Parts: sequence; C-alpha cells; structure tokens
Amino acid sequence: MKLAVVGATGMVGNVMLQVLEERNFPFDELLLVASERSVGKKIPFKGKEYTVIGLQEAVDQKPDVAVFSAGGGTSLEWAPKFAEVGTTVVDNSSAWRMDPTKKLVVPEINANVLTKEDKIIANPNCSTIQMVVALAPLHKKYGIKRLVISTYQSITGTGVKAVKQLENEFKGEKGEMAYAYQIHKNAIPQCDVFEENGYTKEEMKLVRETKKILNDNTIAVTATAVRIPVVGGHSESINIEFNSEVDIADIKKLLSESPGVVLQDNPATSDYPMPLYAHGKDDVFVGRIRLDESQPNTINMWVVSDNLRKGAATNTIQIAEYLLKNKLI
Ligand code: A2P
Ligand code: 11C
Repeated sequence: MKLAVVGATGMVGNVMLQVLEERNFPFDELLLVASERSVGKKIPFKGKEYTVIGLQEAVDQKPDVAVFSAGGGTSLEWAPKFAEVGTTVVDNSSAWRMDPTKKLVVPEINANVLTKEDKIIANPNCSTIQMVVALAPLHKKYGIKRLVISTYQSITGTGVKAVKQLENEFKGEKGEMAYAYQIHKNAIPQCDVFEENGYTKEEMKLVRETKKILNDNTIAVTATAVRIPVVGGHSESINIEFNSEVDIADIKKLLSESPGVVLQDNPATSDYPMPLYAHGKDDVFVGRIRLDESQPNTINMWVVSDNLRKGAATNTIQIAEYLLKNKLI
C-alpha cells in the first residue's frame, strides 16, 4: 500500500498526518506532496523523516491512495492525473463535490455508495459534515422537511493567514489580513465569497451538499454562516422541521446511539458542546436539544465539532480506511 498526502505542509495536511499516526493507518510507503515551494523540505512522521516531493513525481510513483488537501485548483488539475495511473483520490477541496459523477461521502452515512470504479471521491465541507452526522439518524426516522442553520465558524477554516491575523490583532500588532475586517472582538457574517443570490458560498455548500449526502432533494435548507474569533471548531444552531411528530427523549436516545456523535445535553449542569472542548477530537458533539415551541414537529439543537478533524482530515482518512477495509483499492 502506497499512500500519498497531497498538501502535506498545509493546515489540514498537518492534521491528516496526526490522524494517520493516531489511527495507525496501514501503509508500506508514504509520499508527502506539496507545491514546488516546499519540495525538499523535511517532515517528521512516526519517528522517520520524509522529504516533500512535487505532484508529478508523486503521480509517477503511482500511489494506491492519495488524500488531497491542496486547494480546489490543484485538485481539479491533478486528481484526474492520479486517477489515470490507477490511484484512488480522496479530495478535501470543493472541486468535485457537486459533480454528479463523483460521490460525496461521510462514512457514517453513505460510504456504502462507494465502488472500485470511484477514482475521485469528494470529502464534504466542514460545516456540512458535522451537521449531517447529527441529522442523518433523525432524517431516517422522522424525515426532515426544512433546516434553518446559523453557523459560528472557527478562523482555522480560513487557514494559517487567519490564525495569524487574530494573533496580531490580539497583541495589537499590524500584519497581513485574511478578512476584510478585524476578527478579534468581532463576528463577520461572511464565510467565503458571495454568490449571485446574496448567499455566501459557505451557506450554499450547506444547502447543496446536505441534499446530496442525505440523498434527498426535497429537504428545504437555508443558512447564515458567520466567522467568529474562535480556533477549536465550528458551532451550529440548527432549527429542524420534521415531516412527523417528534419525541425529544427519542431524539436524544437516537443521537446517543449514533456513530460519530457524542450527546452532551444536560441543562441542569450547564452541559453542552463548546469548541474549546471539541478541539482536537474526532466526534460531533450535540446538545441544547429542545422543542421549538413556535411551530409543530420542530426542534432546535446545537452542534459542535473540530472543523480540521471530522470536518476535514478525519473524514478524509475514514473514507480511505473504508476503501481499504472493503477491498475497494
Ligand atoms: P505549500 O506549503 O508548498 O504551499 P493551506 O490550506 O494550509 O494553505 O495548505 C495548502 C496545502 O496545499 C499546502 O501543503 C500547499 O503546499 C499545498 N499547495 C498549494 N498549492 C499547491 C500547488 N499548486 N501544488 C501542490 N501543492 C499545493
Ligand atoms: C470555512 N468551510 O470554514 C470553510 C473551510 O470548502 O473545504 C473549508 C472550505 C471547503 O470557511
């Protein structure tokens, strides 16, 4: 088994390496790949030192699996080149997600759609992954009619530049800006760029990807995505209207038994999910589950997860693990 990590020097690539190590992902050979700027750089992994190589050199080595987190442009250009030499690519960028010929996978929900013929597999957007992990078991039992989502997103979703911006602002120093505005002591109601309909790309990812993963175009989805000065993970307030009457105790039971979900919901002890505690963990934390008293068949809940983990690196590696376990590569 030859494994390539494309974007190994990046923020998500770095977490991918941590996750590979923690989960003892099996491989015989590891290729660490980045841009020409990083070729020759040394990266330690499991007590060994690896030299970063470029994309063409990696394709020439025909890895069995390549996990990608090197931006949409790199994926669009290079994933097909890897696929052509027989590599199965699991891609964390937005490049292939809505391509009808590509599968968009969250292992807890729909890994069973994967076959040996899938050579480019898309990993969903972070805010979508954590939400659908919590929604899928509820949709299966009660049928979701409509979702109203508000997100509170970590600056790590924007990358290193945003983390530096917050650090600088915190210290009162000037530096390069990742956002158009100060993020320290602020909330910016814009994640990614605006589309023509007045919604941001991040908001439309929540709308489109949710329907594709849950394989149900009848679900109505509307979202507001907000960036806040937090580093540990994304938080989401989700209002869920179901097709039938729901029982809060049963919803809590369903979630407590769902893979990848940790129920953290006890108002009496002020127990609820928070990004400070989700940071560095692979689970999706759910709490504040309560009936929406303003209309029938509707609940509110609060979902938190580390966007670099389950929202990116962990989900990608879990897809690769599924492929191996089911002999699809
Ligand atoms: P590099 O470090 O050489 O620029 P982040 O999202 O944290 O910015 O990381 C992006 C990752 O994708 C990095 O590993 C980066 O490598 C890599 N990358 C960016 N552009 C390219 C490219 N054109 N070819 C290969 N890797 C790229
Ligand atoms: C954010 N969701 O937090 C983004 C980051 O489509 O994979 C990842 C962008 C993507 O702003």
